[in-house]
Amino acid sequence: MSNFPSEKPVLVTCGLPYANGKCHIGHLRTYIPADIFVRSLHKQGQDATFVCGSDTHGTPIVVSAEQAGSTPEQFIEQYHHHFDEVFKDLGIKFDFFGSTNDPVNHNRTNEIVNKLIENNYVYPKKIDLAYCPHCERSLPDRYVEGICPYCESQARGDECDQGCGRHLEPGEILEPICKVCGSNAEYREQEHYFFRLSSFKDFLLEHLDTLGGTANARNYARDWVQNELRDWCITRNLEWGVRFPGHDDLVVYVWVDAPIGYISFTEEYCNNAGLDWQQIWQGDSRIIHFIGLDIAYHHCIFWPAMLKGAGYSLPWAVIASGMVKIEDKTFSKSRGYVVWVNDDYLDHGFHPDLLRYYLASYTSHTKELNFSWTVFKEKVNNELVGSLGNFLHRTLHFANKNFGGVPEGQVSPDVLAEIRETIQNVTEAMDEYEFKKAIDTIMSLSAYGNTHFQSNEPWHLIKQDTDACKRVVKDCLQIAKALVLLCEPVIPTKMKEAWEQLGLEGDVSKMTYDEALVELESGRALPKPAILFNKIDDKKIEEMEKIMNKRVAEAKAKEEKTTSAPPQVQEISFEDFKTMDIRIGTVVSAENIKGSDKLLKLQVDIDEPEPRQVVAGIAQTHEPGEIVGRQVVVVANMKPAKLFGVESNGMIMAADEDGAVLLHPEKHVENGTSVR
Ligand code: B3M
Ligand code: ZN
Repeated sequence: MSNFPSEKPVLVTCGLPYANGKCHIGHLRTYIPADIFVRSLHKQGQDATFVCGSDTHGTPIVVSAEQAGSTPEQFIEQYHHHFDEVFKDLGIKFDFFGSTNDPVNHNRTNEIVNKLIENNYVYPKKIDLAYCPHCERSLPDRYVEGICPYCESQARGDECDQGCGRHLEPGEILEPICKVCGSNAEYREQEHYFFRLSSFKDFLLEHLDTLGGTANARNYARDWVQNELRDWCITRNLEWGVRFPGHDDLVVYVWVDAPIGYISFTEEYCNNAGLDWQQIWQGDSRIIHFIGLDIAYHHCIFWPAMLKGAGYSLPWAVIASGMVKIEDKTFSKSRGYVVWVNDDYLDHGFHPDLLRYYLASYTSHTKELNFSWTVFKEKVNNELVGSLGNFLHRTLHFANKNFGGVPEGQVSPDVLAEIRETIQNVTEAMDEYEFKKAIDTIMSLSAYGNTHFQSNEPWHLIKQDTDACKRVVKDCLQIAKALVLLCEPVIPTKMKEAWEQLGLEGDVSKMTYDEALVELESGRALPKPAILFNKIDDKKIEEMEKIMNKRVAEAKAKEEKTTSAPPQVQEISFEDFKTMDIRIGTVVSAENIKGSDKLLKLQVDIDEPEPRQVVAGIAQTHEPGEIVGRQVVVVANMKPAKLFGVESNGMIMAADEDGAVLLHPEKHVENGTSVR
């Protein structure tokens, strides 16, 4: 039994694209299957609302706008427009494409945050936050880079993007550096607001047990809930964003107001269409989120907890797509492994439907998709041109030429049974979010059609047995009609054309799958058919591969240039230098720090009443035993910092050459001697 149609209102959403860059093929891995799913729901007689919009807040947007020399408002406007256009060009048909900066979203976010505060899920806490003394500002999220406190990889302020992948809370990052000016940042205490995520543990475990969608999203989230569910800091020191109620200097974290966009976009759409949005978000409904696996944490943990805490309906299913590779290489815009939807695809005259077909049929939705121009060409040429296009054209051409329309007679029961079974299998696959399986099933019907035509040899029958010929053609036309209906969710523009070639009226996107079993009316005229799909030639693919190789080579050259150029350093005055308190000291004890293979905890005698405790990143080059008793150079007025929970009150100077080479005086001097 299929899950649809259902009595309950259905809402489908897609992860919101950040309005700070162009659309690439990685994005489409979510949007195209979601659009196919919604179109297929309509074909099952299911009404569904489909919304998405631009994610317009957060530090990446503010930083990018600053770099582009524009205001965040202007900056997001341009990308909002871009995504809206690209989605339309690709036939991705949202009922509403909104913006999280719309007043409706500001209001809804306010209402929900106030509800959470009222329900005692939000509390203030003082935390140490990165602050840039040079820029004189707090450094939220992407404004800061440093070291991940969990795995010691280079990380961004809000996520360990190159190491363990953890979400990092404000103040967690070690050795913070300001992204704007490159200075070492310091920690300053500040009051922020936290969401009691940890109190939702039992609720979340239960929620994940009943949540539908793909197992990858649920499993990933369950691991996090069981292992480490920490409260979330939901405020940031930014101008740009949705104000945190009652605090002019704070906005809510972008991951608060971004998913709330799903609600406010539904609100805007329903209010325009005279529908009731609360039926969806506060009633018994089916809320279905399509996302990339990298944001499963936010959609399966943070979001349902927020909804629950504020009294809203919960997601019914979360469908997470696997990641995208480009020609076997990890997707990377900076290294050139990217396929831009406009520049690299549409602008070269490729039809949008071919890309929709390729992305949805290449591999199972949850698996990694490796984009390859050669595979793209092969799939288009063999499947769309060789099978589907061939069958539709030869059938329509033969019918038009010999009968001028749909011949008399009845469709054979075998053919109707085959169509019925295909519909059944396709809807089952769609129910499981197995788009590849659905498309493979449809292509089997196309192969069946080709065999039916080929083996019955209507070109001979027309001379020998006209009635038999009519039966074959009638069968094939019925299969063609079924194929057009079944393929419409995947390749809507091409199937609209094919529907017209079948001489049929009405909008094929509004017809249901059942229509495929309604026999074509004998005598109905058929127009002269045109070729639907053309072969992609090898030359074109070589050209596309060249473009990609050139981009990768350019990115490489650029990277080599930046890494080999001497670093740009700022000049300082003697006054600046004098602000540093550098002294000689003797290491009196050294020990490893639990959980870190890079750090040692040292006690250094710099002629103070107590030895100084200093944490140094030298564990990979120095055994604790070997450095006790040695003299070292200490920066004694470093701001205290905590590394792996251990306080550090200074810095040991070392030359950095694939590891630490410690500095020490050329002869023994008194501890505490200053260095000038
Ligand atoms: N804007 C894009 C991402 O992280 C982010 C999604 C928001 S969904 C509410 O993939
Ligand atoms: Zn990490």
